[in-house]
Amino acid sequence: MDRQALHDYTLTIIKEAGERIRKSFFETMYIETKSDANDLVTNIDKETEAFIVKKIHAYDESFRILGEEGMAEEEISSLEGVVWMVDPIDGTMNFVRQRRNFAISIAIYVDGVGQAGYIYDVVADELYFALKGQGAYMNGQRLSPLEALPLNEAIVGINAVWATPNPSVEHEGIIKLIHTLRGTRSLGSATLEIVAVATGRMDAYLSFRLSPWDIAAGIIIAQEVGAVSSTLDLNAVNLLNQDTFIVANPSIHKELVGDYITLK
Ligand code: 2AM
Ligand code: CA
Ligand code: CA
Ligand code: CA
Repeated sequence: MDRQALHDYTLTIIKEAGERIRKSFFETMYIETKSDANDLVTNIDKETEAFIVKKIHAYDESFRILGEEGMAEEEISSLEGVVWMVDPIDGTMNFVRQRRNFAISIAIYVDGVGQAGYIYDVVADELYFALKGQGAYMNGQRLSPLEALPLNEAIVGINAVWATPNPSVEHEGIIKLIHTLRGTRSLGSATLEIVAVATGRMDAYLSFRLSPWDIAAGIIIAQEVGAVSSTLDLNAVNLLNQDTFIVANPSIHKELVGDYITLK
């Protein structure tokens, strides 16, 4: 595998996919629901994934692809060999309602190890990528390593459901956390929340349930600036199943999870 050629090829795929999405703003959009009334998918999600899958397979038919919308039509039950993880539009609700704050996410794993991660904020035209061991970049500019900070100066990405009594987590700890932090944010796109941590605009991001394609690229980018990713019970991230997730500045990761988050 010629890694540089594949990297250049992936950059052209993701930019072209972004250009197609920007053009779609002038066409009629068809919206359906998936698991519940707020879980949206559009024809553009499906068309974008189909486009990316076609391009990947044009490069090498043997590449396996795990995409949110299932356009590669294959079951991925192991991470052996080369596996691509594709989220054609991360933040579909933002795409539909705000026409911004969504991203395309593509990651390349080899035998379960993340080799390259790409997240393209389509409307801001900000393309983040990282190659394992070679640093993380935004539009060609290298991202700085994260600096340590105390929890009471941290901005943390959590959505408002965390602040309500809910069946997943002990309420008191979360309320204590919210009062301890400098602030909270909710962007509505897991990939953009992860790059916000990688760029130091936020210091952690937590979610009750994310899928492999939501986090696959982001954890590679985050790792290159020193951020740590895990489940909320501090296990290694599993890229075959949905699970809880946290990415954080390493100076607050263990304290945040250990002292404030008790899963039920
Ligand atoms: P998506 O837009 O690709 O579905 C906020 O909703 C974030 O959580 C988005 O990154 C969204 O990705 C992700 N997410 C994961 N599972 C979801 C679900 N069942 N419903 C809505 N959003 C989901
Ligand atoms: Ca979705
Ligand atoms: Ca997603
Ligand atoms: Ca999606």
